[in-house]
Amino acid sequence: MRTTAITAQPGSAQHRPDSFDVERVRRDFPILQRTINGKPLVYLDNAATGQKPQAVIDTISRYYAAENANIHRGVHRLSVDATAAYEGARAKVQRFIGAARPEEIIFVRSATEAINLVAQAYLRPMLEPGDEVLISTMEHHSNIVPWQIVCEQTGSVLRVVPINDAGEYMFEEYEQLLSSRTRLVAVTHVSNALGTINPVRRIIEVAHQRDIPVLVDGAQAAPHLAIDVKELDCDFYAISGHKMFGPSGIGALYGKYELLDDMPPYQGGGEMILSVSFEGTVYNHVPHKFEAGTPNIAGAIGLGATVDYLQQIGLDNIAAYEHELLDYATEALSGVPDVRLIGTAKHKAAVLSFLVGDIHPHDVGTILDLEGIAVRTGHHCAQPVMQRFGITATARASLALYNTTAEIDALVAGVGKVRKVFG
Ligand code: C6P
Repeated sequence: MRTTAITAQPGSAQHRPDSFDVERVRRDFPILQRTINGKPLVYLDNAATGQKPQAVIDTISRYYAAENANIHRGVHRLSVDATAAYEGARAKVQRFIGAARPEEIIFVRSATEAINLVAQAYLRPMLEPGDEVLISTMEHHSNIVPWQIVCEQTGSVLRVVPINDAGEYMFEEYEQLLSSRTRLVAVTHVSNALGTINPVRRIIEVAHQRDIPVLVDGAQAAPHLAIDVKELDCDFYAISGHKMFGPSGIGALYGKYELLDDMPPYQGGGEMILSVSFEGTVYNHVPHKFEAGTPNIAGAIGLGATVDYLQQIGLDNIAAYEHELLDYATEALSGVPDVRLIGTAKHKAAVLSFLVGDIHPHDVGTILDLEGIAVRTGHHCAQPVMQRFGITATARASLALYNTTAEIDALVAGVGKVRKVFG
């Protein structure tokens, strides 16, 4: 799809990519018609979860109304069709992130489960006491705690790449922290608390020069940026369906085929086996080896529908539009007295974490909610980020393809009200 270079100008919509029509996009999301506290809903909590387009809602409802069956288990028509739809969704996710083959896509519950799977099935068997896992200060708890657990289990050590005052990954420190004991680098593509877009291509390149594999947490990237895992050359990539405007309870782990093929299973149960006897079990092939039990069939098919939806609009168009929104919002919010933005990286996604004087972020969120504006407040499951900035919480507006400059104006007016109430 074609995109147009954009120069953001607060108050004007004329620099949008000419193939992107936000009003049309908004009509695809029924929840955006709602009012909250008598005001039109202004949904700015997209990093927590995205809203769902009608196409995804219809796909899930059609599946349950007319196509529901268990998969890989039946010779009857419904089961065969459900299996084809489930495997078709795997192929859609494969194409969406540029994987070489569908077997490289494991359906999981979420990005969290994807990371835990890698920690336990890939890393744990190879870790020895004194080995190191390298993450960064800006990771979400889901990209910290699974590594802490595996380090505790094996006597390994968690090392942390610091971030600078803008909330950027400190690359030189990263290079210095890589050692002969580093067994894996894990890094978020986009920070949920700061919006920073990390230079993952370079991070991977440097790790690979030392034969160190890299896991990228793509939970906050997949709804906003075009992803190409082959081009990135990452070893693992984790995504969550619900953040991509798809269903909750479904996500995907991408892994290079050779790595997945070598890994032991994560969980045992039905479908992950070729044969079972009390003498021993022969495991199924990748990807089924990692999908024990009846999976979230409707969720996977719904994820396929959301991938279709995003591709139809075009990730480059979405990224360009959201960048325009980010510029507009940054300028507008920075102009409000007492507002301090946390996370001012040069390369940023449309996430604005902010403080209003010394007003508690929960109070900011509560007043905004009275205005119909949904933001998240708290530590955003990224407490080390808060510690780095010497704070405990922020208010966070996280934008998506259906947000508008008018909604940002509403946010700015809402923050003005917060200041009046607490001023
Ligand atoms: N961040 C937020 O409000 P799950 O819960 O597994 O779908 O996603 C976990 C996760 C992993 N990595 C990053 C960078 C994330 O932002 C998240 C989820 C939400 O910021 C909920 S805590």
